[in-house]
Amino acid sequence: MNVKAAINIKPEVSEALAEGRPVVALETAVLTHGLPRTSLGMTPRLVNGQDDDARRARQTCWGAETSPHEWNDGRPVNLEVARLVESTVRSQGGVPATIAVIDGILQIGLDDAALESLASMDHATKCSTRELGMVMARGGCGGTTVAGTLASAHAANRQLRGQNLPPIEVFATGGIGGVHRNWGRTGDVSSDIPALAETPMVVVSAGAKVILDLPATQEAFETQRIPVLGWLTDHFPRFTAPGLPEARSLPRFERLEDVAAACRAHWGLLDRPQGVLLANEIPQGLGLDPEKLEKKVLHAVADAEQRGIGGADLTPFLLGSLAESTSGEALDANISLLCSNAALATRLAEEFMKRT
Ligand code: PSU
Ligand code: MN
Repeated sequence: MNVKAAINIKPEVSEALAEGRPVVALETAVLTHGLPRTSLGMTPRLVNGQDDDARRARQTCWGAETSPHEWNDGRPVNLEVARLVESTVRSQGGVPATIAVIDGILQIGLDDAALESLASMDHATKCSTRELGMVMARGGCGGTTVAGTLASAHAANRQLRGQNLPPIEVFATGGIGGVHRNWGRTGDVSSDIPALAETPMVVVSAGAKVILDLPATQEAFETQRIPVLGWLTDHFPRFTAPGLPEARSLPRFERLEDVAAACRAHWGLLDRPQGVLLANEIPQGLGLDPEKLEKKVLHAVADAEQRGIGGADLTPFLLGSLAESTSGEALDANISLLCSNAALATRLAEEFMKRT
């Protein structure tokens, strides 16, 4: 095989940066490994829920009652979600920079055909930072995790700097990876944490995934000197469930300009290399009942252990198991928070563009 590894920044992305429009990096491990390839068989609550909570969430996400994407519940849910998240960024006036490796090329910004082919691909690698180079060199394809997306955006930013363009500074995901519940025995700590510790970008995330040991994950953020800012919340969000009042509290932020100022102080004045986690709780009323969810998580974790599932397969297994045991409710909540994070990330990227 004779492949030349390269990074390709979609013209729409570099043009937006040149014009001072907001750009939001998006990951694709959620598309290739985090969400089912079957149809959901229903429209997510955020998109067509009739209750007040769903309406309020739509207002927060899109400033409108309707979703910017016509949800097709017959199509694979991973593809529909990727499209919905991209169009959420667009509805806020932003440009999505969805990142993946396609035939050896690290693509910063995908077209719809690439999204579609990634969504149904059997041989896509889950690319964390360490897998990126080899998948590129082999001419392979991969969905990037939070760690892989940060490394990719960092490499793209180097290229952009060479063209005198501003960097991509904001990235939206669902829930970041962290310290797994049985980490004492397995040592499984997601590389999302050290990746965030070395990449100066803001990751907008609904805290960390509820499948993790969240108190230990919060400790790891502290050890790694990663600022964690609570957006309109004092409690570390638990992905598909709201934060627990008894958990360690977060500094609460209510204005995007204050978030931007905190990032500038951290990166600029203090010259710190770490990224910042902006913790955005799932929209009110769309989260799952914490107690019921906890029982299901414990069951899924025990099941994974019994089956000997670990390493990179663990997170996809646990997420799939929760989607099943909650009859799709966990999936529905996952979709809501992905959109909510994408919308907030776009508004933050716009705030960053106002730099003087
Ligand atoms: N958020 C989601 N679904 C996902 C993930 C995040 O809503 O599938 C992915 C992200 O790509 C994250 C990865 O980086 O799971 C973490 O995997 P691990 O625990 O193996 O590092
Ligand atoms: Mn792991």
